[in-house]
Amino acid sequence: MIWSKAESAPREVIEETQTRRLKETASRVYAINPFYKKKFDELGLLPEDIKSIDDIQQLPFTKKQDLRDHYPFGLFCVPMNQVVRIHSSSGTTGKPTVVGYNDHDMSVWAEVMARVYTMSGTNADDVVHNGYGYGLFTGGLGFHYGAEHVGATVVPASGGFTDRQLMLMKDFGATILACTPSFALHMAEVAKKAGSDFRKDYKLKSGIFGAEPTSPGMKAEVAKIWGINYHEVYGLSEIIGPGVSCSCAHSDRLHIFEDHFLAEIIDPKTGEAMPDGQRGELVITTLTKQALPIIRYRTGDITSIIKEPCKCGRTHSRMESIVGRADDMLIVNGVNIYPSQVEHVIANSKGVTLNYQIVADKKGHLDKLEVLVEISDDILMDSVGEMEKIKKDIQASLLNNLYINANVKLVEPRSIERSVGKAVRVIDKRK
Ligand code: DLL
Repeated sequence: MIWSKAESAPREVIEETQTRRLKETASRVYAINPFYKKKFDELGLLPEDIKSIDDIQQLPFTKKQDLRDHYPFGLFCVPMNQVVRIHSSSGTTGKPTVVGYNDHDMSVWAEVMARVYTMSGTNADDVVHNGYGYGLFTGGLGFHYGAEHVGATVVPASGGFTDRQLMLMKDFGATILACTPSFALHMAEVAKKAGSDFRKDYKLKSGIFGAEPTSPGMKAEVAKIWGINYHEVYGLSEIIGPGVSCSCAHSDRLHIFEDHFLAEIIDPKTGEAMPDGQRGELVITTLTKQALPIIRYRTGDITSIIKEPCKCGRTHSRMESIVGRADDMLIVNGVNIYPSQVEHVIANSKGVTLNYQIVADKKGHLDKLEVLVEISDDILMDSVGEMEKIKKDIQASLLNNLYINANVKLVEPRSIERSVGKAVRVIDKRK
């Protein structure tokens, strides 16, 4: 089932809608917000210069730093008495980025999340176990309102308290699991240790996972352990939260809700547009947001987009699952690597689990990389020969596939710290 007719509109209709909404958005931000007016003026650009979606390339980029520089509400385009919700990203350094929504934005968010749920087969008969964190993070409440919009029963579990979450999932008969992939794997580990029979104890049929880069191997593992269909959702607070795009039953790629978000792929170094299908940085312009419309937001996420029709009947273009973040990319002795590539190697290795951490450091002038990986429960730490073989195999695989010379250190099961939200995969001691 498809939630909205807009998802299967002919390409001309999608582009007409985008053009109309892009013009409206450019006019609004120029008229209302001094930040945008200044940027347009510096480029000698007027909103009426935007005549088609191709003209988007004339518009200025917006960066995370721009939101920080105008902390907290400087980029808002409605008076505060119309703002009904605030969220913010967890700023690891300095001030967080703050985002706001008016009533209209809240209904757009519920609409796109209803599309996500419908794409993963959720309807009013379902019980959604929502393990995304509630609070300033957009995950919990974004998934919450979308579930209510499709009429499902939502269990607002939030993050943490793994044992209690497992009990609720079992007792309330959850059929849909929504949480980060790393938390889904963590819950599976705990359930397995407690002797659960996944097929018998749980009624789950689908999971909607996102918020962190995840390799195909990790997705396959989560789907296999829980015995569910894996759907991936992508989004970011600055644009709306979860609900920018989602994968359907027919493709690993994620349909972008193009009537609300105009997506481009650019070369992160030059800012030039990349051809369809080629990887680069995802840039998004909101087309219907009112409290915080954003022009050409540099997401920092690396992906590619194709427009080919999909078997599911949706015509919205599809983005590849995020390969990594431009700023998450590690350069180790000149070789570029993303954590998800390392994860893919680990997922295809024997005797280990998908709990890992990458530690980059310096030794003299050279970079040195250590990959900590937890061994599986069935491997004995004192069987030296077996441990040595596992370690050598992973090292060889990292070298052959990613051209990196890493030291692999096998560690005991459950010894790498778990996070309740997004997993911490990289520790870069060189910074
Ligand atoms: O993570 C929104 C979200 C919540 C998405 C729940 C999906 C599910 P932020 O905290 O602002 O918002 O973080 C946004 O997370 O730029 C990506 O780098 C990363 N991210 C989000 N979804 C995915 C995904 C939420 N499916 C940042 N794959 C984004 C890879 C993702 N990375």
